[in-house]
Amino acid sequence: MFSNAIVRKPGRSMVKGLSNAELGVPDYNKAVVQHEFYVRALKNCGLTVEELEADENFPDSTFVEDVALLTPHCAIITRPGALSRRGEIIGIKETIQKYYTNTEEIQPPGTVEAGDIMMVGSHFYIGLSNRTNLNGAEQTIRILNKYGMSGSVIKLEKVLHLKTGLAYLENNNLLVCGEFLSNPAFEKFNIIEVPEEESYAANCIWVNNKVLLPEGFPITKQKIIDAGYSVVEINVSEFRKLDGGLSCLSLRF
Ligand code: CIR
Repeated sequence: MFSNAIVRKPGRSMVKGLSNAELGVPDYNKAVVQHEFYVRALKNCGLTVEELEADENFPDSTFVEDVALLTPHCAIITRPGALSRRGEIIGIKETIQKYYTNTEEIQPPGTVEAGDIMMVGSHFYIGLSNRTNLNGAEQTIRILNKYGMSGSVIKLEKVLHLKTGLAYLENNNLLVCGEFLSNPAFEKFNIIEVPEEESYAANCIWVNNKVLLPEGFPITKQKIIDAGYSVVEINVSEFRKLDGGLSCLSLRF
């Protein structure tokens, strides 16, 4: 169960955020409203949410998930592969140190964005992507081992981050889309398949037995309900325009 979350409000500079989505420029005012709704949903799941102010220097800084990995035993400040995002870690470090005494940092030449890391109990799957390199993944695994946890790597083919196509819903249930469906690393899970036309729905989050899901994906929604979860739908259309989803918008711990 999670008790806390950290989020960062979107800034007006989000219109200059990184994107391959080809869905147009996000509308800042809509994004603010969507973000507020998202925060309310986290609170309704029982979380205490720390809301950091927008940081206009970093257009993608609302996607806080990428700059830290928060585990039950330590926090790891990452080193984003995207150069325009590297400075985001300065703004998150102080906040995380309020909650964690065990804080580690990824060192050069390693790069890690924690959207590439999926926690399954005490094991962490780490995607090797354009943003997370092998050196960064190996550093992460060494740190996890130091605190009695483990990690393994998954090579990404197409998607931005590992959790763009995967979401662990606890109880051995794994939501899977696209390139990960045929990956033997995930055979041991109860696979809930996300159809290709609903691929954006694969980025959802389990929060204390509820699943927060992007709005507008009825097939995936029904499958998650059939698996026994209550689903909260959230409209994050403006963040989708920047390739971001529900998991990217918070650090949950
Ligand atoms: C980026 O390209 O870095 C942002 N526009 C989106 C980051 C999304 N984060 C995530 O999937 N964990």
